[in-house]
Amino acid sequence: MKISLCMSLLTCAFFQTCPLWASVYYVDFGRSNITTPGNWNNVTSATSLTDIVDENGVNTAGIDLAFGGNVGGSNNDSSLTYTTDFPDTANRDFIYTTGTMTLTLSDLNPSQTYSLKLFASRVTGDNRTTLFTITNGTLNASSNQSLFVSNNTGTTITFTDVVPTAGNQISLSIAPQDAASNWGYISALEITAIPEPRSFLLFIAGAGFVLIHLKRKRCA
Ligand SMILES: [Ca+2]
Ligand SMILES: [Ca+2]
Repeated sequence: MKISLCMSLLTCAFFQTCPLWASVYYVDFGRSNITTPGNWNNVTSATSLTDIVDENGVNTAGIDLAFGGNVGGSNNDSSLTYTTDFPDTANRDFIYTTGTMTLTLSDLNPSQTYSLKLFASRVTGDNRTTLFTITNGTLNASSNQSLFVSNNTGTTITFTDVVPTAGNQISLSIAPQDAASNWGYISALEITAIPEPRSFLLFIAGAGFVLIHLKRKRCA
């Protein structure tokens, strides 16, 4: 058996049970008539999704997503030109709150850390600054960040290295920054699951061992 084929089989077998490289999930919040096609997860009238798919359409990680608290509804804009990495159908619609709504991700992998990249935008002349806070799960940096949502065309915020709780959850609250802003928004979310470094090193060590073994057999 050729070495390349052996390595391919090894890699395939390993990926079935232990994903090594980051998995990325995309979520579009907004209206049911402006959903994002492909491997996007669309949150419209429903307030929860089960087993969301990653960018390759795979849902075996089984991550669930649910809104709680003051979920105001969905709306959309059409007059801005956006510069994010997300499709227009994700950028221009949103779910809003006039109080505090909480987005909870469940069934996360406790051996991984998560990065959450958020975008929100609303066409308005008012102050609609939104405060995002990690309320469940831990991270080394500040647990909250503000986003100036009014007419936002490309500014995003990112929480990096968020560790799920013992119950395998991360929660994010979304609320108006203060009494002057009155409204809070979320338009799109990118979730990146990053395996612990030890898994990667174990894989490299295992692959190296197999390669050396096959080379020796080939030369024998
Ligand atoms: Ca949408
Ligand atoms: Ca959206």
